[in-house]
Amino acid sequence: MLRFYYSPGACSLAAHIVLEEIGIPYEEEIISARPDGEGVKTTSPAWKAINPKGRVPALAGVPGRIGGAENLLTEVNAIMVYLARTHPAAGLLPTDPAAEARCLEWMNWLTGSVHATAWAQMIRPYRFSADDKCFPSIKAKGEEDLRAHFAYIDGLLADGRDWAVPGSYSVVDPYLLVFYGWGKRIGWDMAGLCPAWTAHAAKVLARPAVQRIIARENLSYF
Ligand SMILES: N[C@@H](CCC(=O)N[C@@H](CS)C(=O)NCC(=O)O)C(=O)O
Repeated sequence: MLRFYYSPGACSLAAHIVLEEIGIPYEEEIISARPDGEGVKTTSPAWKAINPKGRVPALAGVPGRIGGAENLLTEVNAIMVYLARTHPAAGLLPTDPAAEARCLEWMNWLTGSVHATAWAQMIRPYRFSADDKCFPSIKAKGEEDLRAHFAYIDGLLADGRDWAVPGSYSVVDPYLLVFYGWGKRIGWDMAGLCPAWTAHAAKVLARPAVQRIIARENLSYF
């Protein structure tokens, strides 16, 4: 059986939703990405022995190895693609090559530019400089870029499309919900700043699998 490692409200939320959407039984375990979170932390030696990257999400039960535990798959995009491809009946990744590439286009940008750069600069500036005198300017640049990225996302979703990749709900939609929720969590007026994204988030949140995971992760900011 697959075993899913996640931290409530982290980027792992997207893969958690995908796991729930495909409807297979799985085990799960919290590895907290927050220093004040419950239980084992992502920074702990115990977790780094399993996943040397010291991050979540991770999925155990996938053939192969990237250091640490055997059969552990890391990276939210890889996990979502694996789950979608191994459960095609759920229809979470288009089979049409252009539409699949559009999903990867969204996901790579969300991971690389939105999460690992702008968001991290704003929330975790110490990843970008060892000199804490630089933190205010790193945070300010992260916020400026994150606001621009959010406006760009809203503009795309405002063009009349039904889902992020037009035609069907895909792994990209719950991934977008992660960042929408983070905007709310830090107190941004998401409904005012991003009305089209707010409508999109409402559609994602209405899905029964999404509601179950939001409840299980106890995410009150949605
Ligand atoms: N590139 C990775 C990033 C994973 C990542 O940064 N996860 C965060 C939670 S959103 C984490 O585990 N942070 C814990 C830490 O920095 O100690 C992915 O997309 O899966």
